[in-house]
This record gives sequence, C-alpha cells and structure tokens, in this order.
Amino acid sequence: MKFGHFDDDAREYVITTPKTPLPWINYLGNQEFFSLISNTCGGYSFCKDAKLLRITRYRYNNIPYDNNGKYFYIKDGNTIWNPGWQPTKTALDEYECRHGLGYSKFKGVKNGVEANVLTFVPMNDRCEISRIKVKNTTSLTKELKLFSYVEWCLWNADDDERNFQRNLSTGEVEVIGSSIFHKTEYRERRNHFAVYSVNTEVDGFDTSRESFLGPYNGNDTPDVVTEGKCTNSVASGWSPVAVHQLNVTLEPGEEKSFVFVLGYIENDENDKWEAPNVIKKDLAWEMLDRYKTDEQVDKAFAVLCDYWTNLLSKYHVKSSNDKVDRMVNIWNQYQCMVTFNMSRSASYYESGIGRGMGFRDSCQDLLGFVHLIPDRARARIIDIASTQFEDGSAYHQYQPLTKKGNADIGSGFNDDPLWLIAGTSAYIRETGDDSILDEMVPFDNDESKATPLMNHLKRSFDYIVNHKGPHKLPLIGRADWNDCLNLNCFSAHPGESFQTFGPSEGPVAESVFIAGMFVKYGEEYAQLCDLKGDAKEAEYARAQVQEMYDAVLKDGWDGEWFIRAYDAYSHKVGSKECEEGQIFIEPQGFCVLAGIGVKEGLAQKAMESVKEKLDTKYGIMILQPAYTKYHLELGEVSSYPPGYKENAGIFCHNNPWVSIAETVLGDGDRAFEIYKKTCPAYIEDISEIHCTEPYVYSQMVAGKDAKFFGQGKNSWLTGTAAWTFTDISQYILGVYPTLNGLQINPCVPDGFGDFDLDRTYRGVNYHIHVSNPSNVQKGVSSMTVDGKAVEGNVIPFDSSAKDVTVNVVMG
Ligand code: BGC
Ligand code: IFM
Repeated sequence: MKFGHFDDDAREYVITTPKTPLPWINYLGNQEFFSLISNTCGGYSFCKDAKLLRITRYRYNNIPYDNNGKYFYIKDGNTIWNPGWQPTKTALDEYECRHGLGYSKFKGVKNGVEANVLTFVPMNDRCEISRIKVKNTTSLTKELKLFSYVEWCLWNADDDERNFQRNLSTGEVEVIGSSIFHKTEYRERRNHFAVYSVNTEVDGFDTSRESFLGPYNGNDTPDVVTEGKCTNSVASGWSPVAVHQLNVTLEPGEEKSFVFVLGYIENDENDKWEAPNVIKKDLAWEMLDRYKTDEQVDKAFAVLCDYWTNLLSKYHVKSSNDKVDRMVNIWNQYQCMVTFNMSRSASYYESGIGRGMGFRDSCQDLLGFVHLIPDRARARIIDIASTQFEDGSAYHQYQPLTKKGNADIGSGFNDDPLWLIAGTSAYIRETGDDSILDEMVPFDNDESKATPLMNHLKRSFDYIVNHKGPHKLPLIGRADWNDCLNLNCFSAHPGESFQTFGPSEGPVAESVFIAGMFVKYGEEYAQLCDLKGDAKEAEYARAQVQEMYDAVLKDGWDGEWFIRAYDAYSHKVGSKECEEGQIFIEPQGFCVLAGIGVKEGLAQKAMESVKEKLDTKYGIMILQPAYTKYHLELGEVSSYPPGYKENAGIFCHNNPWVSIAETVLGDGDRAFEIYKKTCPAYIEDISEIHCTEPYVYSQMVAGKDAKFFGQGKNSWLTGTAAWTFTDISQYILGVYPTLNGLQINPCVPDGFGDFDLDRTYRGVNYHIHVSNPSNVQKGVSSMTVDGKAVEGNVIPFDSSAKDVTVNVVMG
C-alpha cells in the first residue's frame, strides 16, 4: 500500500494522508541552521549542533509518537484545524505534504479555507522561513484567527530534558512588536539568542506555555486558540513559547500571505554593551529584513532550488528504468547530503543528544558526497583526521560544535583507522587534489602534534599491521563495523581463560572483516604512496596486504564462506562449527569486493552461500541462524531478539557490499536484484509493511526471524545512503573515479538497455553514452572519447576540456 507518490519533475515525494505508518520526515538546511520536519509539521530546529544549540523543543517517544513541532492553528468559527493535521487532528477536506530538496510544503483545506505552507532554510542564513498563504474559496467573507506556535528549547537539549530544578527558572523572553525573542541564558554567555517573527502587525502574542495551552491541556487543545484570543503573556521561567495571533479577514476568493521567520543570532560574546541581558537586536532586524516580502521569499527559495539543481547535475543518469533514475538523480544523493550534514546525530531515531559525528560513519559518508561538495568534503576529512590518536586509533565519535573527540565513548573500534584511508582516497580519486595529503593535521586536536595527513593514513595502515592476533588477522578491539559484536567479553566460558596476545594487547579476538577492509584500503593506500612518489612505502604496503590476503585464505575461510571472527578464546565466530550465527554478511561482502578468493574460486562460493543462507525477499540478513540466547562471549549482538538489528536483521548498509561483490564477479543480474530489494523506490508499494519513508533508506529492516519481518527502522542517518550510491553509481552503472580519470565498467542486469550519464568530474562535464548491443552484463568492448578510440576503459583526464563526449560499447 502507498501513502503518496513520487513527483520526479518537482523532485518531491507527495504524501497524501497525514496518517503515515510512522512520521515521514524531511531535513531543512545545508550549512548551519537545520530543521527536521515531519509530514504533520512535527520536528525541531538547531544551529550547528543538535545537542548544544537546540532552538526548539521536541518530545521523544511521545504519545502521539510525533509530538511538538512548528504549528499553525486556524480558528474558523468553532472549527480549529492545522494545515499539517497535527496537533488538533481535525479531519481535513484535503491534505497534502510535499517533501522536496531542503523544503517541505503543506496544503490543508477545511470548510472552504485553503492553507498552503512553504517551509525552508535559506542558503547562507541561520533561519527557517515558513510562509503561510490562506485563501477563502467560499462565496462568504471569512473571519479567521491564525496562531503560530513554537516551543523554545533551553539550548542544551540534554540539559533541557533533565535539569528541571534549574531549567524551570531560567527561561527569558522579550517581545518587540511582532518579534518574540528567546534569550534564556543570555545574561551569562551573551553570545546567542533566537527570534520568531512575522512580517505583519500582530493581534496578540503569548510566550508562556501555560498561558497558551492552559494548565491541563496538550498542544492539541490550547485554551488561547479555543478562546480565539492571546493573553499577551511574557514568560518568566517555566517553558517559554512563541505564539503570534493574526486576525485575518478574507473576502470571497481572497488570499493573504504571511512570512514567519525563526532565526538564530550569534554575536561576539566579548562585545561590551550597555547592560547585561540586552540582546543585539540589530542583528535580528537585519536578518528579518531579508525576508519581509513574498518576493524576497520567492527569491531565496529559487536560490535554494538552483543550489540543488546544480548539485545534482554532477551525476545524472537517464536509463530505461525510472526507479533507478529517481533514486540516483534525486533521493539517494539527497540522503547522502543529509548524512554529510547530520552524520548520526539528529533524526527521529537519533535523539541529537547521544551521538555526534561518527569517525567511521562520517568517513563512509564521504563516499556518497565527495563528488557533490568536494571543498566541504576536504574540510570534513581534516576535521575527522584531527581526532585521530598518534598510534593511528581514533575517537569513535566527535561533537560537531567543538570538533573534539568524545571521551565518554573513547576509542578501540579497530576498523575506524581504515575508514580514514577509504574517505581520503575517495576524495583524491574524485578531485585529483593530492595536496590534501600534505595538509598539517593534529593528533587528538593538539596542534603541537600536527603532521601531514599522509602520516595519518600511514598510522591508520600501521595500526592494523601492529595489532594482529594469533592467526595474523586484525585484532577487533571493542568491535569493528558491527558495533555489537563485542568479542572481548570475558567469563563466558567458566574454567577456560581467554587468550592473550603480547603483554599489552589484552585478549585476542580477531576480525576477518577488518582483514577484508585492509586488503581493499591497503591497496588504495599503496596507490596514494605511488602518487606521492614513495615507491618504498607502496611496496611495503602491498607486501602487508598480501600477507593479510594469505591469512584470510588460511584461517578466515570456512569451506563455503568466510569466517566472521575469532573470539577472545580463539573460537570461531560465523562458522559452520557454531551452534548459532554460522554465517555473517560482512566478511562475505567485503572480502569479495576486495578481491579476496576471486581467482581461487572461493568468492563465488561465498556469494552462493549468502544467497542460500542469508537472502530474503526484503534483503540480505546480517547473520544466520539468529542468536536465540544471549552469548556472553559475543556481547551486544545476541542481546537483540532474533531478527532485529545486528542479530539477524537486514542491515541495509552492508547489502550493497554484496551487490558490489557480485559486480566484481560480473553477475549483473544478482547485483541488481540485491540493489532492488532494499531500494526505497522499489519498495514504495509495501509502505504499510516497510513503514519508514519510501524515499530514503533505513538502517535496518527486520529479518525473517522477527515478528515484523520487512519493517524498517532508523531511517535517514545511515551509511546505507553512501554505500548504495557507491554501488549503483560506481559499480552497477559503473562510473568509477580512479586516481587518473573516470573508469567506465558497468555491470548491469539482463535487458537493462542503453543509458546516458552526465558526470561532472574535476570541473569537466562528461556526457557518457553506454550502449549494450549484445546485452552482456559486464565488459567494455570499445570506447571513444570525443570521437577518438581509446585503449582500455579509463577516460584520460584532460583538465583543459570542458565538455567531453564518451561513447562506450559493452560487449
Ligand atoms: C546499537 C547499534 C549501534 C551502536 C552505535 C548500539 O547500542 O545497538 O545498533 O550501531 O549502539 O553506537
Ligand atoms: O557500523 C555501525 C554504525 O557505525 C552505526 N550503526 C550500526 C552499524 C553496525 O553496527
């Protein structure tokens, strides 16, 4: 069942009922000011950091699920309704929500009044604009009362949720005309405040939540709206809100437009000014002046739309497959940009106060957006590398505002270092900018320890070389990509002591997955060494990679598939010898995509085992059989009920690894079949089962052992976005950036047909036509560049070219 449809021309998903199975959200903002907004106008805003600079308040895990947002109430006689349906939930005559790229539109119609809300964050500004147009479609005059409503968050969202003994006494506001200022804590830190304003005179306001709602009401029945009259309350402590009242008279057919601006203003805290607690209103007036008229709003909106058009033009495909085109050209790239902005901090499943930027997460995200915003990708790489430790290990997460490693979580996830090589290599392959390798980058944010980025990569590489276990496989540490596979837990086998490795290494749990990563990214590291003219280091790296390759074949192969790991007792994990959890997806996907076992014929076998043991109609499960009991020696993985999350859920993130692995083996049918199973556009029809947004990927879909098989959870902020985009754009459609130029090597399903691709790469626009006269799945028989035949399938890079036409014939 569907709850809406795609509008590809408008680049929107159109939701036609407010009663979606879960809130279906969108993200506004590209730089510093961000908002989450659901299809019923729920959500919240923050500047730069969802934890430390939260502007409006949200209530997690609430009843109803999606509660608190930026609402407009319309009182028309005795009928009170919201254009986005919530919170009054008054039945609407018409409802539509259009989530677009960086904006959302809502249309609500009730009793002949049509309200259209457009909401977006303009480029280069720290504010959100909500323009509401109200139209009278009846033949009688309408006397309406329009109320706005936001609830302020007292900045630090973590504290806001917990520290009531303080919070209930700190709230401060100031009202000047139509502008409601939120200045809580300003008297102390004097560096930021917020404002909510409307571009017309108001007929009243409220800033105290109690006065607006009434002491016993929720936001579905505010007293003020019921009465039709604001109380002009000025909050002092408790919970400040911002409510404007506009009395709107509409003649038959008449429409009126109002522009509301929610702004965040930062000023220099060292400024000396007249008196404490006098906010720098001038800065606010300047901002509000930029969005006073419809024309200004239209213009700012056009700038935003152009920004996206330009961004998405960098990779654009026209194939015979609408769903592929829609995902590649719009939604998958859009989600990649959202993961760039948010990492794993703020979604409807990430509270914004728990996790900031993940080291591994943000490095992987780079794979999906380096082509879109290379400059910002560059800065991101430096930020991430600056949190690395001297021995090559890394803080697992850092806070976006401070960019400092998060000491509470610490380090010890032994896959982290290699992801830095993955992200940096992707950036250089995309941009050709190897100067980044010479950038001086600190360790642990300590400038006195700055060293060229290339050294960071070496530390990453050597960290693995220096941390191997008894099978010469990488030590797993606290966990690898699979956060929940915590193999260095003890006391699981009474009477048997865990194995140690060297005096300081602790237990010996090893990861075959990290070994696969090392083979893949070790070679990419060697290529970067070659690029820098360091043949000796390249040779050393390749020798280490070969050793690892051999170690995987020797002790990482189980007969039909790759073993997952060795636990702290040196027992196999993910082996046919295990009672449960006999096969895991990660080493199958990653070892094969790294090329391990291809020439030995093992890779093919591993892929067959995946198909036979892990595949389902909704995607490939992470492991099988699911753990039915808790295994102390495995850690969190077995704490989940069977079928959920890391215990046999379908982790969408590593499905593309298997799909890519299939392209390495040349099986376009299977690669595409895997791609389709988790692809939002392909599963839109089962939205009632899948439940999460049909335009973006979710981290996890419940596996076959789960009660709700096929149900998605944790949408938006997942490495799935970057990896599926890598899969479809670089391996299936096959435009892969090498250090020397674009390589064209598609691997497509039977009958996929010809396709055209526009790809902007290092400032050159490539127009690539791929034809497939013999309907093969893989292989390029000839290629011409601007009419001239070239050897091989890499387009020689010529920086003086502007537009280049490439004809590729598969065969
Ligand atoms: C969750 C994992 C998640 C990890 C990240 C765990 O508690 O179960 O799914 O990846 O935390 O911090
Ligand atoms: O790899 C992790 C990721 O960093 C966070 N989400 C879950 C994944 C698997 O555990």
